[in-house]
Amino acid sequence: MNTGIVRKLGERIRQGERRSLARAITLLESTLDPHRGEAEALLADVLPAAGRSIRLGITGVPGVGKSTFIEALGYRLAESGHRLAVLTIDPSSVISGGAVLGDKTRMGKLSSHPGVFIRPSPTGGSSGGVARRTRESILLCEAAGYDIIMVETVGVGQSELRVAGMTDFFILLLLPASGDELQGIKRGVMELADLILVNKADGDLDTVARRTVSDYQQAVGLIQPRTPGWKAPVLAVSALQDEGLGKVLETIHRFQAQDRESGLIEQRRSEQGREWLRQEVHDGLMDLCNREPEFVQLFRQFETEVCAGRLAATVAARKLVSDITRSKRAS
Ligand SMILES: Nc1nc2c(ncn2[C@@H]2O[C@H](COP(=O)(O)OP(=O)(O)OP(=O)(O)O)[C@@H](O)[C@H]2O)c(=O)[nH]1
Ligand SMILES: [Mg+2]
Repeated sequence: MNTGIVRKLGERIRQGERRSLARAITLLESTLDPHRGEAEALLADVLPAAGRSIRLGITGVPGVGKSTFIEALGYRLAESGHRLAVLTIDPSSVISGGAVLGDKTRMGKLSSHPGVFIRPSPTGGSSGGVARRTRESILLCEAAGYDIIMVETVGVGQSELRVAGMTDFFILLLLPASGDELQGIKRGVMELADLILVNKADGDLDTVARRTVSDYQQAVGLIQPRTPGWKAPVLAVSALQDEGLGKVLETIHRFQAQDRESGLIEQRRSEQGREWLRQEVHDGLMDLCNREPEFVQLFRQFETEVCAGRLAATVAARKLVSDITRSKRAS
């Protein structure tokens, strides 16, 4: 590993140099072993400068208007002097390798703003791997002086859980829908939300949107708030026409003010750190089972036994871990 280069890169990032930030994120995305070592050294180097931002997570079904919303809200923030970084986790891009490029052009106005850094998620790899790189990218962006981080993800499964696990404030976008049907949004996702927005409250959809707001206000009243003392507000917005966004900012400020009294964000981050560590240990072990021939073999044997019902998964897992540690200790 070239420690000189890593140190220089860290220095340039702390000076807010975008090209170096982009290069560093590419380094994080590399799956080559030597790069991983450099990436870890770089993270250690910039970590003391990270953390000073508000991290916003944004989710919703495809087409709900996440990118449009980020562009509109982001532009306001950038114009008022904030430095904004936008990262995306797109699970569909993991499969199809698509969708990402279109997104960056869709955020055209925002991406040309000098105070804004936009980075789509890389294609390929597992969604867990993409999420890990996003977490690390957040730290790099903070070290580079970005004080607002937005993470966009399509709400179609696990990815929103992961994003809620790496952000301070989680925004769920919904479509106006008539009737009291809750759009197949899983209750679990609603429970994660700190703010619920019914987007596209404009033109013909305006009336429906207002009704959807009141439906969701009722629904929110029935769930246990994620944060004691914080009931997720439900608001109507139009990202396209830039309406209702002042209220969104007010809500975020109110959350921050409440946090200053209760230390909520710090508490949330420390819990997230713990969870991230657990996840990494899990991923690290699974990685060994997938990559090192000796353990691949062992894993398969246990798998066969478990699948055939001859061995309980808990017993197999414990044996596997103890075999791995014994073999590592001996080597
Ligand atoms: N009428 C109306 N259309 C909107 C609004 N916001 C977004 N749209 C439109 O909805 C479509 C999808 O918007 P995007 O911002 O790309 O949605 P997204 O959620 O980022 O979509 P994915 O990234 O594909 O998941 C676009 O044609 C937008 O112009 C809005 O407030 N009102
Ligand atoms: Mg989008």
